[in-house]
Amino acid sequence: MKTVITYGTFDLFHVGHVRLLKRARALGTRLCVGISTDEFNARKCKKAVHSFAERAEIVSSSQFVDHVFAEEGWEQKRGDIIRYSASVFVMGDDWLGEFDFLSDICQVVYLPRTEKISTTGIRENILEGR
Ligand code: C2G
Repeated sequence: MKTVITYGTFDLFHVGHVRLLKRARALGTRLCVGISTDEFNARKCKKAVHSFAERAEIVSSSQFVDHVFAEEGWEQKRGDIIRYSASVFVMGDDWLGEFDFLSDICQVVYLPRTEKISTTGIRENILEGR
């Protein structure tokens, strides 16, 4: 089994998230996803529309996701990679370079973000009635 691991808020689940998860899953045989808790989001200065429980339920419903768990802080990734025996760590390339420090214990892969879609953009469109 080749485990891939990734993390995110995954609020207002959209095709950019789907394509990230799909490509991440294709790099192994199991994908584990850390979902940012509401408390951690507050520390990321993010306020999600959907609660942690709802975001975890939505992401775990994806055909590309095998397991979801709570991401409660920045410092848990190394322990998670060891706990899940992950050999690949994946993030979108808006994080390029930010997690290279993990490359001593797993392959670190940054995937191109999906253009023209973001949770922030969706919220702005709704607020502006578009
Ligand atoms: N993403 C993407 N294309 C988009 C939007 C997002 O590929 N158009 C990717 C991001 O690069 C990230 C994942 O989808 O890898 C989840 O995005 P967010 O929910 O915005 O996650 P973020 O707030 O960046 O939290 O410790 C890491 C953090 O938890 C990441």
